[in-house]
Amino acid sequence: MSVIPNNFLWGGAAAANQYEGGYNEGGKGLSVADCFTAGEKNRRREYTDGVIEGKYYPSHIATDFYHNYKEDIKLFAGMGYKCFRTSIAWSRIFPEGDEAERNEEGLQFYDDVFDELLKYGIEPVITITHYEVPYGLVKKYGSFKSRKTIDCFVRYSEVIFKRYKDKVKYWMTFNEINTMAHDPAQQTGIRILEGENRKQVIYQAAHNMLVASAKAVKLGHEINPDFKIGCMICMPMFYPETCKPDDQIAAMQANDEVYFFSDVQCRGYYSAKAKRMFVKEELHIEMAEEDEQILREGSVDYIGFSYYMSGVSTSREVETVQGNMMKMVKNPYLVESEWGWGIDPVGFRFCLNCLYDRYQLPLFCVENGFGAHDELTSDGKVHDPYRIDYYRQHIEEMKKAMDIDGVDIIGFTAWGCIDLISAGSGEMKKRYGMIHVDRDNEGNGNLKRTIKDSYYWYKKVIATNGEDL
Ligand code: BGP
Repeated sequence: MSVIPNNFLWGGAAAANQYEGGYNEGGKGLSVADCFTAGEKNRRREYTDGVIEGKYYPSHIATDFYHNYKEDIKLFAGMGYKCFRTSIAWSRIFPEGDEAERNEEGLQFYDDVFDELLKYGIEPVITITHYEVPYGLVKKYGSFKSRKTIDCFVRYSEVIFKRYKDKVKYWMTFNEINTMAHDPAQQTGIRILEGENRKQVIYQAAHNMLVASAKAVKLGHEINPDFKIGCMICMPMFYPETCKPDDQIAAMQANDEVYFFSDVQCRGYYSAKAKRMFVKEELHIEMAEEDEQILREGSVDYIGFSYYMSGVSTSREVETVQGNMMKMVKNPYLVESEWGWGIDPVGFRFCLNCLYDRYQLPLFCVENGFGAHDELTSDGKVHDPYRIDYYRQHIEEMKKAMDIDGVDIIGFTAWGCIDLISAGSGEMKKRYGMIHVDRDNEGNGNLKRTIKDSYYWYKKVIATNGEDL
């Protein structure tokens, strides 16, 4: 008998700002992601108030799911998906983030998308916001610097919970909420202004987000007690560089930055260490009287997380490299992707164990995948054996975590199941999909979809419930 239960949620994952496009159609307002240009070397260096003539904004058309959702969902169904994770673009529902009226056309778009998914028996798994705060809220309130944005988030959540309560059961509040500690601009459009204390700004906004998340969880459960509402954490577990005790402390501290967020969302309160950090760093986090209770009442039902790579920490003064959202030391034992991300399937098992041991909540791996330069060959195909290898090894380790370690995992969604633009770099050439999309870094291409070899492989994995890898 398979160690994977029959109701396991196999599927794929994407985010509105990375694949949807239609950035100003159907009444949609600008989101933070819509204001990032592809800068030099296509890094998203600039952050502007909208559109500058001659600049390319990758998220504006992305891979145009907006106009192709029927074709794309049919392709997902062809792989046998049980679920599809995506986000709702907040500014499609509230274009400026705080207006009195919701945008009916935006709501209808997601009704259509969810109906199309459900037609094939695919369960939508929804991230309430995935790096997509409406730009209007950034301009007015500085995003989550202000508690006003908490109210806007809760109101938006209420609208979508009520509207889709019979279509969506699985939700997550903020994508990779812990990336706030590393890149608040990408996470929620927060800019640190001159004279501001970076940490003070980050942790105040983080508190506001944690309160917003907890309020949404509580409200969601009131609207539909069957809802399963999770957090979403970016998970590279950090190893110590050596068995030198100081390296162990360095790794512990790197992991504590992750746990800072998941502790609050899973346990409902700040850890002693987190509170001590506020004191030691002289951070003055404004909390309302009712916040403690809100956090307690709004803990999550499951832990959604992304895993691409592990990290390494050291007590030495050394140069770090950029991993997924976080900086780390290179791991000499790992082979790296073309983007320098260490491939570590065993680290995936380790990470599953760490999360489950700490919280004993069901885990949902909502992002795992391999970014590579794929080539559309003259036979009209994309041969991506490296991607198949990556997934095979990670799923094997996931099965060990379930079978040997007893970890409760409810689903696995392959990131960027269809090619989309990279969150970290704004590039199109860093492809993750099992479906190729004809579009390049400058936005050229006819958007034609082509099935990759990994598509057929994953179809077989789902059909055999993870037996035939
Ligand atoms: C995660 C994000 C995704 C995604 C992925 C891959 O951090 O949640 O949005 O993009 O990383 O990262 P990248 O696109 O930078 O390769």
